[in-house]
Amino acid sequence: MLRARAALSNLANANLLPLAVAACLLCCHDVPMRCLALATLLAAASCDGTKSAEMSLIPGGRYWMGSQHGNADAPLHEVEVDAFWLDTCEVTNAEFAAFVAATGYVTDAEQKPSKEDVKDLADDQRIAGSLVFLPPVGAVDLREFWHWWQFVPGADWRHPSGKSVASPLLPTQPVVQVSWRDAKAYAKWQGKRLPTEAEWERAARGGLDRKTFAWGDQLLPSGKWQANIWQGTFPGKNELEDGFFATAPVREFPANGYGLYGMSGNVWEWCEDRYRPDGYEPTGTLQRNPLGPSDSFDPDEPGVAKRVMRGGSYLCSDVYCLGYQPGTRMKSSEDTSFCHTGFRCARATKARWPLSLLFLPIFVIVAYTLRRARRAPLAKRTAEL
Ligand SMILES: [Ca+2]
Ligand SMILES: [Ca+2]
Repeated sequence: MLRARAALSNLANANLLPLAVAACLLCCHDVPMRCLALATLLAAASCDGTKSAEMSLIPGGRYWMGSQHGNADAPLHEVEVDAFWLDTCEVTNAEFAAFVAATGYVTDAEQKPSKEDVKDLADDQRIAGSLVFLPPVGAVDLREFWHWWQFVPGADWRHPSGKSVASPLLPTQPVVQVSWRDAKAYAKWQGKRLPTEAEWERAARGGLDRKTFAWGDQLLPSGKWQANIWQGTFPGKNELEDGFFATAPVREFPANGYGLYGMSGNVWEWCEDRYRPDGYEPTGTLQRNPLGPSDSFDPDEPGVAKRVMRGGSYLCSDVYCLGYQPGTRMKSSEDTSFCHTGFRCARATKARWPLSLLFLPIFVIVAYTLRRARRAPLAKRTAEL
């Protein structure tokens, strides 16, 4: 029953349900029924379903959120979320390029920082660019991230490592160098939204309860890497055991239990929620569809509003960053972008039945009336005989 419901919902989400209805009606010999099929096809074509990426239906329910690894990830606590749709993959370069082509949108990294965003900065230092990972030479203190993060003028989503690095922008790789605000703008254009943190983790766990990884408790089941992360000594030496130094195509590694790709590693993903390290403080009651704290506070950078990021990236390793585990968190300011951060979008389950379905009752009434009108003279002649 659940499988049938999911299949029906998938058809509706992909705007295929009216097409399926139309196909059935076309098989009828009756002329009014064929008219109904044609009307259904026209109505389906008028719906805006062509620009949506593939989405997966995430079932609602309770699960244990967070982990016990760090202060901001703890305590492990039970929450409940309703069913929702989530993009099956991270948003790709090709999808983001379509958004930019359609809207002319300019990302935060492509603009000089405004005085509202960054107050204490000289005018000649207001330069468009973004943060890029550059491996240091030799050993460094892992607490000093500035050894491997550099602001690179000209770095943006088209040039993730800067304009001096001539690497091709592959359409199936996740878009990076997008801020939380950029992600919000894309989601709005798609008629979607960013997932809440609770939704994101529900989806990332893929139905597995309190497991260390999205695929279970073993890092390397059957000796195979399940996600694009870092192998070797971070940040100086990447052994490339999973085959990728930076981003991988969004479907490169196995999907989780809900059919989602890239929920562990590859690129961090923005969530809607504001960040506070004490955001998981016990409330004494079960939290249903939690939206996160009403304000943001980061003791490492007081005064800077931050949003939650989830899922880790190709820079995570088990000796430095556990972000690729589903219960761990990261944060950054709303206007900041990185070469290892992207996003995916969500949508409520009730929001998107195809518009054409609203017209179906009218078509049915018209078809029934036409059919009765055709049969009336025949019935009269039969009676006369
Ligand atoms: Ca890798
Ligand atoms: Ca990811």
